[in-house]
Amino acid sequence: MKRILTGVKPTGTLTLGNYIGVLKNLKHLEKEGEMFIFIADLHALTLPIESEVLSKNSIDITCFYLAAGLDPTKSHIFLQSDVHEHAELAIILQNYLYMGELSRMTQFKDQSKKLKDNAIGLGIFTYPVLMASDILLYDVDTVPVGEDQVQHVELCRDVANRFNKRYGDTFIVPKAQVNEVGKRIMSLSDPTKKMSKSDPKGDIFLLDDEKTIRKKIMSAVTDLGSEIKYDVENKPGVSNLLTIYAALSDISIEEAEEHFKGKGYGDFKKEVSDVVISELIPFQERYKKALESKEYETALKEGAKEARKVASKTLERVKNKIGLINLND
Ligand code: ATP
Ligand code: LTN
Repeated sequence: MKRILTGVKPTGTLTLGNYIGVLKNLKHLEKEGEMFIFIADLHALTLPIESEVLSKNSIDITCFYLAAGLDPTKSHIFLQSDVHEHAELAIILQNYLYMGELSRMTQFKDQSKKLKDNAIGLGIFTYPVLMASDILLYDVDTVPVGEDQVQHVELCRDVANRFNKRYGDTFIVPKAQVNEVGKRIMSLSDPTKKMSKSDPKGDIFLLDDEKTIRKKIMSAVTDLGSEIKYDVENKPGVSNLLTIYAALSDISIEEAEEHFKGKGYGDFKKEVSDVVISELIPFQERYKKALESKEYETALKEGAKEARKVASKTLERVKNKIGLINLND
């Protein structure tokens, strides 16, 4: 059976970008294969984060996964730090990736630009090594992600191929899977930038109430002119709102353009707000239920158990290939 894996960093409250880019599709993917869905808590340490906030965010994300419709008896939902094999494989794999390729990663370049050299943690540099380990441990076929993560998945493929070439077939070489509509939702206040939870201006958060969502969308930056047309270069604001509308209505961008033909920006924004609200309000109710019932606890415990079964076998396979001796079983 096909295997699918993805993860989210618990660095802040999730945004509509995370929802459209990844969360929304998880329940459909559940029908396509065995899912390993995790909370990338070790990755969250690459940004400054208070310990209580990290713990709270990790629980929140688990509840978001459940609210997105994942069935924890079918999909394995777990904390990255609960499966020590992730960290162990990263220590091994770091020897098969090079400084040059890690320095070219956009996420590293963007984050390190904001900091002085002696404030750039090593973790943000080696981030893709841990991410490759997250993926390769589970012999997965596809990795559903937003567009910004494709570069990391490509690097993971490179290291898997490199390792396989040297030691013989060891890893399955995975593919990134990106949703055509909504692979990069942009900020509402600056539609040339990605909507990102660590840069919250212009975000819609998944727990925003109805009034806030409406206010944010009604005041979203739009463009000169009055035509509602998809043109990322000249009309990035309108194109972003059209993408949000199309993704949440499960229609193509062309169908969304057709729907708004002849309408003004006011009506357009009102309809975009309506569709976001009717998606997020029931989602928030399911989130609250998962949180209050503590359903997340059983999900995480069971998920980690299943994840460890697979991860430990892969790690053993890797250790054998590279000559690490195991006399313990
Ligand atoms: P940060 O701002 O902290 O880097 P992030 O939201 O970019 O956070 P994650 O929370 O780890 O990063 O992302 C989870 C998933 O959501 C990833 O697959 C990522 O590609 C996707 N994603 C994040 N932002 C967007 C966006 N604006 N549009 C589409 N997909 C997104
Ligand atoms: N790097 C991702 C989160 C992440 C991930 C992964 C996604 C960590 N490990 C493995 C897919 C597969 C991010 O920043 N969004």
